Amino acid sequence: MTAAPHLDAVIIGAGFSGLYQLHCLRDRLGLSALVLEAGDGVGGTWYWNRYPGARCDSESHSYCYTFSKELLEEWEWTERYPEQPEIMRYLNHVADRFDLKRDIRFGTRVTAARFDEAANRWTVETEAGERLTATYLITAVGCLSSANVPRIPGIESFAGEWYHTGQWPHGGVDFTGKRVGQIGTGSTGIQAVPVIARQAKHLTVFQRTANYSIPAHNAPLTPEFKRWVKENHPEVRRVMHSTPNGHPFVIEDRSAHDVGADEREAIYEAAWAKGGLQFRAAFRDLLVDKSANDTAAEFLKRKIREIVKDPKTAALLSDIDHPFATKRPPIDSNYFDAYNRDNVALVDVRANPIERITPSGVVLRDGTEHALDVIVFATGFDAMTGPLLNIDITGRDGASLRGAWKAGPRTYLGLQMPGFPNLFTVTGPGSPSVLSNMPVAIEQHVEWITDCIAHLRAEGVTRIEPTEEAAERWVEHVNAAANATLLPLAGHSWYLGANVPGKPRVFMPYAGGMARYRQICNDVAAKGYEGFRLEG
Ligand code: N01
Repeated sequence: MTAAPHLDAVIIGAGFSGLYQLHCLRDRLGLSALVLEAGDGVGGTWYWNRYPGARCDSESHSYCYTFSKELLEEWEWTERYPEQPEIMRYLNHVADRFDLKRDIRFGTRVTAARFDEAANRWTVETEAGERLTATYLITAVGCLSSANVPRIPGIESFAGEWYHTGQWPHGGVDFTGKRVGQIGTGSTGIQAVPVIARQAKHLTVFQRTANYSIPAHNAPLTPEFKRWVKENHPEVRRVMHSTPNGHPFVIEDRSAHDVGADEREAIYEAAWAKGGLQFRAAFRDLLVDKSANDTAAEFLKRKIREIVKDPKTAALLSDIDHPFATKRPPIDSNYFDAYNRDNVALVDVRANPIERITPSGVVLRDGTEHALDVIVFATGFDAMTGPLLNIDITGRDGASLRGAWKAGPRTYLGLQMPGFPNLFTVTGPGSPSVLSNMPVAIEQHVEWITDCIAHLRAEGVTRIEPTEEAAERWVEHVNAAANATLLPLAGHSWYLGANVPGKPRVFMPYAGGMARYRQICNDVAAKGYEGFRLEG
């Protein structure tokens, strides 16, 4: 038997994280590194999420790498929020510009990884049965890449077509003349509704939880703005690095209670007119003080009732049961307006849940049947832990990650787990990841991991792994950071794993803010990788 090919590093995933990690390890440290990617191209989440209306909620000038001045200066975004095809063009440009594709193996799904203690290396296994070994294993698998298709009885009997938004066909779906049912009204569903409504004969939206949404006010970027960004990218980066969420705007240093009702209303109106995730930044206490949050929530519910003409539909859409932004706040392009169309209907599946799917459509608990030709599942993901646990990872002493995380994820800084030496997770649970502008979180992680590996090699360290105590303290800190906010009040959010039946209820991302987190990681490294055990 021939020995498995050995590399310094195997990276799983060719999205934003995997591409930059490859560039850093191969081109900066001179290591042999290979990316294994299940898809047939780069892009990660953007490779799979090709659903109608797919567009990033971060503004384009902030949704990109900042590590290369040349890249920043040569790339030009066209719209305020980049659409999925434009992000794919960008990531392909990056991959080509840095000659990354020659070290990416596409169409290669990793199924298992096992740490070999004697050889001090990881053996990685692919779906095709191939084996590779590597000194370092880096998962760049994304937080939202494991599709959650609810197990609704009868789904296999459906005579029409059904699709999950996160596994969308590359050729697109033609809804012309079709009766479409969409399940789910999260960020994805809210983007898809207006676009599907324009094409389908009829669209029925099945809503379980009503959601806030802020208008995106997407538009082409003006030449002046493009020039401003090129001239000011160091300042844009500085702001992104200084804020809790990694976006290019600062949170106003005022409480919602510092101003009178009229002034507050004017501030919200201005934020609504501006649009986007920045609405959250109108006051500093929206995510920590329930009564402050109520003022934003009431404003946004009123907006829904003003836009949607049918009072019953408006009441259902504005009957929101959680504080504003405690679930990831969607932004939209004419979502609520879509309900004023004759071919769009809203169905409340909180009061009257979906009971089964038949060959001809969806049946609710009270027996009502909705006849459909196509079902769109905008039902989200087994977030953060799902993509990692889909791989059968075995660490030291034969311990599996699935076993270690039975009661929820346990990491140190979201970067490593005790018992799994030399395994690094990019934007893993316990890191700010999904609570921040992702490229900012990704660059910080990739650079920290790269510096760490450089340190290990310089010092002749063969193994790094966090101590149990460090992971324990970090999990406590992640919980405390979440509990200091209103975020846990949305009891059904995917941040808590509540959207997947049987998943442990643990608040997964780190809510202490990206800027603070960056400082913690820097301090850990400066103190000789405090909390990690370095051997060899
Ligand atoms: O998923 P979600 P998503 N019966 O889990 C409903 C990112 N993102 O794909 O709330 C009926 O938020 C579920 O109902 P409920 C962003 O971080 C980014 O929309 O569980 N309904 C909910 O309405 C976002 O947060 C961009 O009661 C069912 C919906 O399906 C994350 O992706 C764009 C159901 C799922 O909402 C996930 O968003 C889009 C069932 N059995 C998304 N099961 C960017 O711009 C689930 N639902 C970067």
